[in-house]
Amino acid sequence: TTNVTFCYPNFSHLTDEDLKHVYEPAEDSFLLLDAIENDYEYLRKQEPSICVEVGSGSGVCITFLARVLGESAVYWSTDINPVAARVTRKTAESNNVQVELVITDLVTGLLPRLYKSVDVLLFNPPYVVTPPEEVGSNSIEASWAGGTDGRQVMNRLFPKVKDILSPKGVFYLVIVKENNQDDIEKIMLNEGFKMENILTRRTGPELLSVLKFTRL
Ligand code: MEQ
Repeated sequence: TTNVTFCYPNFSHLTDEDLKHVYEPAEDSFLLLDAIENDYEYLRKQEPSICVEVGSGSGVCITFLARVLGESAVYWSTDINPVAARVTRKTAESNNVQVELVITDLVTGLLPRLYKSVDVLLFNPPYVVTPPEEVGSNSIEASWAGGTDGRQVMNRLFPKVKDILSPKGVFYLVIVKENNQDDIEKIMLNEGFKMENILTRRTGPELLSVLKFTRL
């Protein structure tokens, strides 16, 4: 394997006002960037043409993917929070990549247009275990409040993955231990996907992992 390294995107343009509304890139964001970097050879060989990040927040993940894979693919991101969409656009621009923003819940606004056509799907979901009633906002709580088992939001995406991913598509998901990797594996197996835990890191109280899903 070749050792290629990429810089984290610049996000110094995020203002204090932005950070009242949008999740600041943190250890979980950087874990996903590191997983993408580790998987660079695989991703390049896939020759992806459409890449999507769900819930892009600050935009560092989709911007990083666009930096890594370059202009042979197009990049879309969604967020239910309009401020996040604006900040993602700024992050893309300040790192000289092009990302198309859609303000929508999960992948709703991309279907049916992108039906079975997304080659790389990223999701760093709100994974924190919270009371269920904290889920469902469209402001900053939406970036972390995961409700029961921290899974309420990602659970809604799981049944849509087979509709949005292309036959060769790959889906990367950030989770924390409390989300229960084994349950997720069972759910996704049922949806027709195999799962691999490709990166785990303890950061403070959180035991974070990146899961990778491909079709069976
Ligand atoms: N570690 C963060 C939550 C992260 C999250 O759900 N990110 C997408 C926190 O507790 O603020």
